[in-house]
Amino acid sequence: MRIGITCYPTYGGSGVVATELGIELAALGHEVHFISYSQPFRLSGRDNGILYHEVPVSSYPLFEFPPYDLALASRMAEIAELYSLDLLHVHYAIPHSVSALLARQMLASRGMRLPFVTTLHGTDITLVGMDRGYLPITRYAIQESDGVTSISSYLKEETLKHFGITRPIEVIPNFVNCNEYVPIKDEAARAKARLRLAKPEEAILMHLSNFRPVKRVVDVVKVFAQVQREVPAQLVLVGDGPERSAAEWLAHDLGIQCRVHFLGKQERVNELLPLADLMVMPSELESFGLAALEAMACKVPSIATRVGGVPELIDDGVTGLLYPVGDVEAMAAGALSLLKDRDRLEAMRLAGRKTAQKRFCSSLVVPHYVRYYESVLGNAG
Ligand code: GMT
Repeated sequence: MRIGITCYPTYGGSGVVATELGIELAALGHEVHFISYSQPFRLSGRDNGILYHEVPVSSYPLFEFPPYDLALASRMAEIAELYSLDLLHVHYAIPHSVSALLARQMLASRGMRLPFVTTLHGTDITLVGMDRGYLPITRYAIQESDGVTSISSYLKEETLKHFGITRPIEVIPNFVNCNEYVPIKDEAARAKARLRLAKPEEAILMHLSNFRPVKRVVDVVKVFAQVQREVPAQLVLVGDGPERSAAEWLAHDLGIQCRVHFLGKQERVNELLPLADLMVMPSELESFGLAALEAMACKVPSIATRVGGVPELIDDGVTGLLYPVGDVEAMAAGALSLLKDRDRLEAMRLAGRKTAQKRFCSSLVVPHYVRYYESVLGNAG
């Protein structure tokens, strides 16, 4: 198949999923065309079977807001025609599904067919999509998509409930490449690699996100502050975004900044995750929680919040521990209980890896997308 993919190319779960999907599809022999305003950050630019097409957005004095969605629609239609795309797959509804809808109409007016699939990721429904200004057009574009997928049952139900969508929504969970996201098998090698971040006797807590308010990064520092009082530990934060400065100041004010390491945006998180003992994901809301899945595949359990689609991923007490949002004390106590009971931690590490392999491995989930594309191509008029 020849597949066009549009996503937000910057740091964020939906862009990661779209990019990893494109890479996996190309590995299966499909031709993949990324269409976006810049190259998705996990693409190397030299990936076989993958082409990247930039969307130029010109600005004129008259345009207070350069119309990216229109430029995107034009480029989608152009690429579809030039490269004979079979379908478009857009990640995050706003504005991508609206642009895809326009591109489909532009081509249909000239007798060409371009079905599109919209994948809902989270805030496109739960926050941005419910903004009155965006709701009607988002609802329309979702409803008019040739196929709609959602990354969790939670998000599907939210979409049906709040958007009044009547078309079917297929749940296709997020995935991880279980050959790329792997624990370090040899304990001696792991111990050596961990020395980059901590002394041998110290635990490593990790956080990975785009540091937006919804991720509650300040809670990560608060949890860590309590943990390190009882167990020698280091905190490693991967990613960047608006809440970084607040977290940095808190670490400073609590006098623990020498133990708190902000690594910024990192490309090869699969090399960092296996070094951690625990992932901390205290989000206000997660429709899925991709960072926790990537950690699980590397045998790292999460201390997380019981929100959105997280319970579909983390089995509380088996592959991680779940708490109410903002309950820093309980999260710290949970982290300490695991760090002090190495057998329980090891059992959780193993269970997480098993779950990632059995339910969320790209080798299982990507064929689900391919089957879904085939059904959409079969049905689209
Ligand atoms: O963070 C977002 O709200 C947007 C999106 C993104 O681009 O990072 O994240 C959502 O999609 C991820 C990938 O499917 C999910 O793992 C995140 O749980 C989801 N975020 C939220 O629901 C807050």
